[in-house]
Amino acid sequence: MSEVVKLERQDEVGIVMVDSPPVNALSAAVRGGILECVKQAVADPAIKAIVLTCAGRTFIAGADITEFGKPPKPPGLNEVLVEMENSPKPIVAAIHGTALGGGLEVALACHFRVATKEAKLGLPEVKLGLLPGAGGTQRLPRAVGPELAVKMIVGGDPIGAAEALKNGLIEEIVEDRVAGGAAFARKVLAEKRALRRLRDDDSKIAAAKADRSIFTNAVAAMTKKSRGLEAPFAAADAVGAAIDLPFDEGLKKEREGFLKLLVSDQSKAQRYAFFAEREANKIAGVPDGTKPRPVNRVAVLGAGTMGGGIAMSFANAGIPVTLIETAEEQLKRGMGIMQKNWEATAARGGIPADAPAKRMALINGVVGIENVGDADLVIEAVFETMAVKKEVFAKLDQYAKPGAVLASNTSYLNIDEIAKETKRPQDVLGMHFFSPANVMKLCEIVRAAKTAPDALVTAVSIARKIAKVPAVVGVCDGFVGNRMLAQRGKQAEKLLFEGALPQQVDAVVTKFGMPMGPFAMGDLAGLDIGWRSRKDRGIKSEIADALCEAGRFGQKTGKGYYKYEGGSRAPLPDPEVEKLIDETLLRLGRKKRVVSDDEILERMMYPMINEGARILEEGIAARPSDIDVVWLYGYGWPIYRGGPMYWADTVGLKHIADRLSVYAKETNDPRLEPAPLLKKLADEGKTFASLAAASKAA
Ligand code: 3H9
Repeated sequence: MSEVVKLERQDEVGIVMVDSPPVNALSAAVRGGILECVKQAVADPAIKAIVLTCAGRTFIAGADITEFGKPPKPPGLNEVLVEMENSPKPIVAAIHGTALGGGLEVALACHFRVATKEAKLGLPEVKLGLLPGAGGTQRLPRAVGPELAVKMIVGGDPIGAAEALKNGLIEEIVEDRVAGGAAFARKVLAEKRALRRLRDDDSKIAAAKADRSIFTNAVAAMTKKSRGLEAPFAAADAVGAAIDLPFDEGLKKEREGFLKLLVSDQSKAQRYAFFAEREANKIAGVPDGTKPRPVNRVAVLGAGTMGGGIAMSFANAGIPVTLIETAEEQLKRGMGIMQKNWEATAARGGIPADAPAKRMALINGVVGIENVGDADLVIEAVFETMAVKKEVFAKLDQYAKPGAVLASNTSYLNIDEIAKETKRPQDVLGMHFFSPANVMKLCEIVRAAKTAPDALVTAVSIARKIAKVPAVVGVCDGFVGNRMLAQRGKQAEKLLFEGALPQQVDAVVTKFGMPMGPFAMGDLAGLDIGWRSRKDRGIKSEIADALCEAGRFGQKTGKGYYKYEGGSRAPLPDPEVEKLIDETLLRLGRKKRVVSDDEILERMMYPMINEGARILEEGIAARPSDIDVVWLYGYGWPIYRGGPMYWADTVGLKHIADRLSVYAKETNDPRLEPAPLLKKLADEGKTFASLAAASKAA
C-alpha cells in the first residue's frame, strides 16, 4: 500500500487521496501510488466511479522538480495517465488550491473535473524553461480550444475556477472538494454520462484545423515578450502538433520537445531561479519558529512615485493603507495618479472594472505624520537624504504604536543610522522597493544591526503577501542591487572615454538579455539627479556633465544619451551626442580606440560579479542565490541566465578572475582586481554554487 496515496470507499465511489506535502508534487512515490490505487479501484466491483483528489493545501502542483536531471524512476507519468484515461469507470478530478503542470495534466486525463472556487489551473512549465510533458499540450487544446490553450501553455499563467468553468476545463465549481467530487461522480453514474476522453475529442480544435491562423495569431500575441527564450516557442510547436497531427503522434512530438528542453541550459537556469526564489524566504540567523507580527493596516509616508506604487501594491493585495503626505495638494496628486493607473489597467482588461474603486476605497489619504498611530507597519518613501529620513524616524518614534515595524524605502542610506533616531531600533529595517513599485517584484529587506528577528520575518512575510519577491540583505551603500549596478555604471562611463558609443554599450547589454542598457536606463531615470549629486560632492564626470550642461537630462527633456522623438520612449542614437563625446575626448587629450563587443560584455558583467563576491564576503547577502534573486526580480536579469552569480559559474570563475586582473591593469583600476573570495574560488577551481552547498551541509 502506498504511503502517499490512499484509496477509500464511500459507497460506490472510490476516493483516491494524494497526501504528499508540501504541494503533492508527482514524485515517483506519488505516481506509483496513483497508478496502484486507480488499478485497485477499477478492479473493485463495489466501486463504480473514482474521485482523484488531494489532502493539504493544494491539488498536485506539478512534477517533482527536484527529480529533474536525475535518472528517471518508473512509472512514467504518461503511463499512469494512459491507465487513468482508459479506465472503464468514470474518474473525476476534484481540485483545490493549484492544479499546475503535471497536476493539471493528471486532471486532464480524468474524464471529468470539478474545482473549488478559489482553485487555479495552469500549465506553467514555460516558466521553468520546459513545456508540458505529459499530454498537456495535446489535451488542453481539446478541452478549451487552441486560443486559450496557447495563452495558458505559451504564457504560463494559470486561470481561475470561474474562467475554467466558462471554457469547459471544469464541469462544476464545488464547495468541498471531496463531498463535491463524490456528489458529481454520483451524478455521472445516475445520468449514465458517457466518459469524456479528451484524446478522442477533436471538436474544439476543428476550427483551427480548418483555419490555422486562429492558432498562429494566438502564438504571435503570446510570444511578443519571449525574446531570447526557447521554451515558449517549443511549447507553441507542441500545441501546433495537437492541431496538425493525430493525438498519439502529437504526444510523441510533445515528448521530444520536453526531453530536449529538460537538458537545455535555459531550463537548468530557470529551475535554479525557481529554487533560488524559495531559498530567499529562508532567513539566515533567525531562530526557528519565529512568527511574523500581525499586519492589518499599513501606513505609507509619501504619495510620490515610490510611495504611491507601494500603497498600490498593498491595496492590490486587499490590505488597507493610510497614505500620508505633508500637504493636501501632493496628496491629491498622488491619489489621482493611483486612480488613473488602476483605471488604465482596468481598461486594458488587466483587472475587473470595479477593481479601481474597490482598491481606492482601501486607501485612506491623510495629511500629517501623526496619523500613523493605527498602522502595524509603516513604510517611509520620503525624500532620499539622511537628514530628512532622520527627522521622519524621530517623529515615527513619537507617533507609531508600540510594536509597529518601521521601514525605510531608502535605496542606499545607512539604516543603522536611521534606527538610532528612535528608541526602538529593534523595530526598524529597510524595505527597498523598485520602481515602478506596483510592478517590480523585488523587495530588498534590509536587516540593520539591531533589527529584531520577528520584525525581519514580518517584513519578509508581508512582502510575499503583496506578491513581491523578498531578499534579505545587510546594510551597506546601495545594498546588493545598486551596489553592484554602480560598478557597471563606472565601467559604462569609462568605455565612452575609450571610444565606445552609448548605443554600442547598450546593444551589447540588451543582446545579453537585459531589458535596457546603462545609458538608456540613465535617460529613463533622469541624468540631472546624478549631476546634482556630483556637484554636491565636488565630483566630475566630463561626458555626463557636458550632456547635462547642454540641457540633456534624459527622456524627460526628449534628449539625453539618446534623442526621443514625438514623445516616444524609444531611444534613438543622436549624432549630436557622438559629437559631444568626441569634443570632450579631444579637450581631455584622450585617444579613441575600437572597443570590441566582447570587451564591453566582460566589463559590464565581471565587475558586478566581483562586487557580488565582496558582498558575500562581507555577509551583506547570505547566499549567492540571494544576489541572483535581486537581479532577476529587481533589474530584469534574463531568467534563462539564472542570475549574475549563477551565470558566473557557467562562464568559469577562473576566466572571470583572470580577465578582471587584465582590466585592472589596463585601466589602472585596483577595484577591478579579483575580490579575495573570487580569487580563492577561482584558484581552487570552485564555483559560487559550491558555497551554498557547503553552507547547507554545515
Ligand atoms: C511539470 O509539471 C512537468 C510536467 O509537465 C511533465 C512531467 C513529465 N516540485 O512556492 P512555495 C516546493 S513542471 C518540487 O514556497 P507557495 C518548494 O520548493 C512543474 N518541489 O509555496 C517549497 O519547498 P521549501 C510545474 C516543489 O504556497 C515548497 O514546495 N509546476 C514544487 O507559495 C513550497 O513552495 C510548477 O511549476 C515542485 N513542483 O506556492 C509549480 N513546487 O519549502 C511550481 C513547490 O523546501 N510551484 N515545491 O522551500 C509553485 O508555483 C508554487 O510552489 C505553488 C505553491 C503555487 C504550488
